[in-house]
Amino acid sequence: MAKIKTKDKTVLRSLGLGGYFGGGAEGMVDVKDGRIVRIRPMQYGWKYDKKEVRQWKMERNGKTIEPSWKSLPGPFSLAYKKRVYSPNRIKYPLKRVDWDPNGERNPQNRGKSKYVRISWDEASDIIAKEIKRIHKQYGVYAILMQGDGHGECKTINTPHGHPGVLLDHMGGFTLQVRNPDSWEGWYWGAKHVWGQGAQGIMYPAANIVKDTTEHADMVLFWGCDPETTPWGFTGQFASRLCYFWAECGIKQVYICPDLNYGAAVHADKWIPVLPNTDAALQLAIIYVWITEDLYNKEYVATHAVGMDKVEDYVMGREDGVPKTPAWASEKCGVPEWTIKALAREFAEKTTSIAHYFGGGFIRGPFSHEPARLECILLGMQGLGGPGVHQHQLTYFGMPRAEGLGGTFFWNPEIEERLSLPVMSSVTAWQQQVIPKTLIQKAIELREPIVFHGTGAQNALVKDQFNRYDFPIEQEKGGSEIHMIWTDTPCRITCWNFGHETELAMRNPKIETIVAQHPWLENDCIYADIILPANTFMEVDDIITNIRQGTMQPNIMIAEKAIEPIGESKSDAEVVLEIGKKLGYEKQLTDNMTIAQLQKKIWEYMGGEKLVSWEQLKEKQYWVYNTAKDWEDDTPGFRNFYLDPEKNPLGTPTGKLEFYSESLAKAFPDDKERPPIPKWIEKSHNHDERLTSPRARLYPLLMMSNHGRWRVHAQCDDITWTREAPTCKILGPDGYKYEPIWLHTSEAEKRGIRNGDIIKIFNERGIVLGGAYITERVRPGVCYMDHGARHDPIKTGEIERGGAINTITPGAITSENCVGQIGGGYLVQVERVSGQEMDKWRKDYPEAFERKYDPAAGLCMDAWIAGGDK
Ligand SMILES: Nc1nc2c(c(=O)[nH]1)N[C@H]1C(S)=C(S)[C@@H](COP(=O)(O)OP(=O)(O)OC[C@H]3O[C@@H](n4cnc5c(=O)[nH]c(N)nc54)[C@H](O)[C@@H]3O)O[C@H]1N2
Ligand SMILES: Nc1nc2c(c(=O)[nH]1)N[C@H]1C(S)=C(S)[C@@H](COP(=O)(O)OP(=O)(O)OC[C@H]3O[C@@H](n4cnc5c(=O)[nH]c(N)nc54)[C@H](O)[C@@H]3O)O[C@H]1N2
Ligand SMILES: [Mo]
Repeated sequence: MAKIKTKDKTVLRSLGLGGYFGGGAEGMVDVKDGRIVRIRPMQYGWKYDKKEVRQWKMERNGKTIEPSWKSLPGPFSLAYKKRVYSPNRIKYPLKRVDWDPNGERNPQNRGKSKYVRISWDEASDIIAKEIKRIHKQYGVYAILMQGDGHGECKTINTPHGHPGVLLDHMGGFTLQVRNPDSWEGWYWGAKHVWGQGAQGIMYPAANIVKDTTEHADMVLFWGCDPETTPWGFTGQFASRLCYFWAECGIKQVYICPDLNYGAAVHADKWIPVLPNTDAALQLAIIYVWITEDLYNKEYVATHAVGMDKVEDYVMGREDGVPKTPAWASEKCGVPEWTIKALAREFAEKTTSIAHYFGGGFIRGPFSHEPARLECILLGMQGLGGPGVHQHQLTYFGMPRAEGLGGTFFWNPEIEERLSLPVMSSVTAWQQQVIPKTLIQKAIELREPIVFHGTGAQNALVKDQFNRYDFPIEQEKGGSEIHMIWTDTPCRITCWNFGHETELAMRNPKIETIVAQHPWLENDCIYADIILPANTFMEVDDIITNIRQGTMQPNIMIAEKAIEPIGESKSDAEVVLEIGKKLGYEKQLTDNMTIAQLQKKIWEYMGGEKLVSWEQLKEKQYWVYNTAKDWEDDTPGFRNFYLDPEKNPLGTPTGKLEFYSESLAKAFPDDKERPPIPKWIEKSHNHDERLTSPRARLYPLLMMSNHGRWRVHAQCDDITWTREAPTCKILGPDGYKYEPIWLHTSEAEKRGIRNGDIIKIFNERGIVLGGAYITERVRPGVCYMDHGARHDPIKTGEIERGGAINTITPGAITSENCVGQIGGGYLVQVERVSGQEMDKWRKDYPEAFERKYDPAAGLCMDAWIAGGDK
């Protein structure tokens, strides 16, 4: 293809990696001679005068905070050109060498055999024929579409869901429904206590940042790292806010197993709790409040139901075990006196709780229990009153912008009218669905699957009481899965029990796997056909940086920065190539150009009332004014706090339901999620406590946070960040291992030294990593970030790249909750001896021969037969 010589230019991008919504991490991209030379924070004043834009202000004790006039993207955002030009980019369509659609398919070699280059024409031909064949042979639901997840901020070319648009036109597909991942506990637990909020977090959350700033004396950062996870989506404003809160005298207490990056710089006190034992700590706080008369009884009497039952349980009247600080201390590892001091200070001071989304305790086994207990704690201290809120720190609760009424975010109506897969799990809903946590089981299908609630992130609470079956009845077209089309090929490294997923993808029932992705990584290596998608630098788009957590909501026209790399195409164009072969070109394009789509999106957002399309085009962006009356928005649950009768919550009783009658009725035998939240020691699903006999073999509790240097599976190949010692550890064999944090005492016990190659293991397999020995993590814990790039030594058993999710529990959150587990399970850690490594080298030579660049990791050619030519 002839390259058009591009002019040097500066274009705008939203650099957060949450998906199509942007906000907070905007950047300016400088392009010279058709290449990206640098990415820098966005200067909002590039084409507007600061005086033209109305800004908010918050005050406390004579100190003031205002939004900054430039964006605050995280480090990987500024280094993203390294991801765009990664040696790991897929440059052309590929076919697995030993997969022949007209002959042997060799499913047993997925993850092992290499690929050959084919043309776009051949690739799209094969796929079109396979779709037709599968449809004819088994029906439309035999194709599973995996098209959800985070990714680059794009609206028209959203990172996910395009294959679903085509398949929907062709009669449907099996929809992988994304479980609530970020908010499992809130979704399956808190939602039953306060009854509202799509994801189960406290909602509405209007103006709570201002209210906490003005009224709170203390904020508990409970499973929260404001110096890390805001980077992924909303930039670094949360960091500034925490510094400001310290200046105004707001005490900051961190409750987390590690002295995370936020704790390291902001904590007045660090309470190192053992992973997934928060429920014990919370119950003991309630115990102290009851016995020392330290809670708001009047509020509880008028605003909540079920306190009597909670009290019976906490005091031991129900089960003979009082949930005293001594009882809790043994489970959660926090000394009794610290629990008492925390309980007393929490009651005495006006206290809010901050999360970014909730951390490990909201993604562990039975995570609905600590989530519900948090609602009870806040309820007992007058939730909704001045300075008493639950925060998803600066993700929600920031000042309202003017003219930003109906947001583009999760607006199914808009998505439908545009036929864009903006949020694929909302558009193109299907008759046959399967939660993402159950994919392996759905593939193997040893027995029909029954589940309650799809877990769809915007579903109402009542969905949790609906029964679903997989597959659906044959008369309705129900079918097993025989083909997979994924544009989100990171299930192994981001979801439950990756090793099991690897093996499921080798099931001969799965005749064809198609992956479309910009980078050859993770699940891609199990695909039969791989299609090269391009990045947001290579397309024209429009970005709506309007998410509530944004400091300076804005809209930007994202002009293409560079030409597509190799033969890559946008995700929409990839699907169009196949659609053309099937006669669906018109349906896929709506006969609209990208320029027309940009304008249409702007119109749908009511943009014309704010600024003309011509001005937007000319200046490339528009910064919203803060609404004149933003301070009038009542903070959080304030109306409910003031008058619960007039402002009931969305629960059946309209009150905070400490006891849930609905759960009691619907699931009378559920011991994992009883009607009041409890400490669940173990169940048939999970036996992951240090008190378990299993802990003799696996005596450490696993914690896996969100990568500081990645957003999940994204950015593991960025050379600049990979130099940081907390990003990768260079092993003696020249391979860069994912760090495993261990307390000095745990390392000593095992004869492990800093930088050693070590292995984490349990019954589900082995993951290698590099030892990072530190007192920033408490004893009893093994910590590795999730999302490192999958690099199998032995598929289904031994992982070298550090994809820790290969060994997370396969079981869902609890019997009636199809959530996922990220941490809080048992493992052991040992040094990998030279002998063991030599044996692996001998037994699995191909795993050690893959082309590897220590700076960026595995290269695309590692998987090309004969190398990239
Ligand atoms: N152990 C553990 N596991 C966890 C968690 C945890 O705390 N601990 N957290 C969970 C949570 S909250 C989440 S949200 C999930 C992560 O959830 P995911 O959304 O699955 O993760 P990402 O890696 O951000 O993005 C998905 C994929 O999209 C790709 N992608 C990005 N842009 C594009 C594009 O334009 N086109 C295409 N085709 N692909 C693109 C990325 O490369 C990546 O492979 O992980 C969960 N897993
Ligand atoms: N840099 C970066 N930013 C991201 C992401 C990313 O991958 N990288 N992912 C994005 C996404 S999809 C999401 S959902 C959010 C997630 O945002 P969070 O849910 O806030 O992130 P986590 O890293 O899971 O957890 C935060 C902190 O919880 C603590 N923690 C871990 N386990 C436990 C426990 O059992 N108990 C207690 N009390 N504390 C615990 C750890 O100190 C950890 O640092 O971040 C978003 N932003
Ligand atoms: Mo998430």
